Amino acid sequence: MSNKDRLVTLDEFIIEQQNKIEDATGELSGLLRDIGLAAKIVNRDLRKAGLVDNILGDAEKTNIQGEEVKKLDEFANTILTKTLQNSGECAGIASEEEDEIVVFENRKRAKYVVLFDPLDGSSNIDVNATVGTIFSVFKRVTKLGENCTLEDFLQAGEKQAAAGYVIYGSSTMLVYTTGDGVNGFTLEPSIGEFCLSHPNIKTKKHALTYSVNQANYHSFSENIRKYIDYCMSSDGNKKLYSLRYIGSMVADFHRNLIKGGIYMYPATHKDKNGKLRLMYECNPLSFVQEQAGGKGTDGVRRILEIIPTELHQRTPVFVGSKEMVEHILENQ
Ligand code: AHM
Ligand code: MG
Repeated sequence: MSNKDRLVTLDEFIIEQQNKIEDATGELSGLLRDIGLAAKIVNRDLRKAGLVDNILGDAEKTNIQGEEVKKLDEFANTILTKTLQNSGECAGIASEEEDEIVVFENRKRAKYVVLFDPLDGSSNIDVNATVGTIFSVFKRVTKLGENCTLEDFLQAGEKQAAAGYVIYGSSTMLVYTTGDGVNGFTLEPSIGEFCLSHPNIKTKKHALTYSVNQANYHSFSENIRKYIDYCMSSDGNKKLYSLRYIGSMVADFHRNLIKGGIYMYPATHKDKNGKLRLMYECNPLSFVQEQAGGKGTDGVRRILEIIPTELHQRTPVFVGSKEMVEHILENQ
């Protein structure tokens, strides 16, 4: 029976995957199901933005990175934190919106920690454009039975047990990997379930779309400017590439994952490490992209091999179709 004949829900799919692994305990499966649940709650309230009071607008404070916090950032952060604390499989979380890790004292025996950007691209909320939630799961390295510590979170991206994102677009989708390919699930609103819609996603090796905030051109290194010049060059009257950039990483990344392309946020003269966060944005999306056949680099190193030293560390990032990322690497 094909997927078109019968809907496969996210929960069913997770259990099927778990059954393929002999010594699986079901803990990671439980955690992924709970992330799916949190995504449905965030989605429900996000869809009402503009209709109910107290959802749109600024929370009138800034986060540890000095960025304006939106009310929906805070709301999504609370939903994810509470759902994961109730999950039983999560020993603690780190969030783009929290200064420090949050340790779940009642979950000392839980094996996993989760890092997330609760609402990425949140400056797009007030104009009703696509936003997303990004998550990254690590197995703890500290002793079970004790509180988790920063050491559990500061692991290289290649150690991720799972990673993915939720995109709140014209439909809501959850896309994730546990290191065995990438699968996408679309929320079926009438039954309130994520259903398998994009099995085994593979990215094109090469494509003709690049995504970058080109207004920073003057501030990029010479090599990056040359790459952008190349993307903007033409074959006679015919352009080679198209630029697509909404300023919501999940939206730009997702389009490039499905259609092929490259997303980049390079270093600028002012921000030597670029803008985006290694642990909440670049690691999880690089893991997804690699599992789909693409690549993720900071221009020199594979993103997933960077050993983090700080929770909120930033990194330049180039992630997308393999040959496009290689083009950047060959010209550094
Ligand atoms: P956020 O996590 O505070 O929303 O910031 C991350 C966002 C990405 O989603 C997006 O690609 C990028 O910042 C846009 O930055 P810029 O406006 O500098 O192009
Ligand atoms: Mg973000």
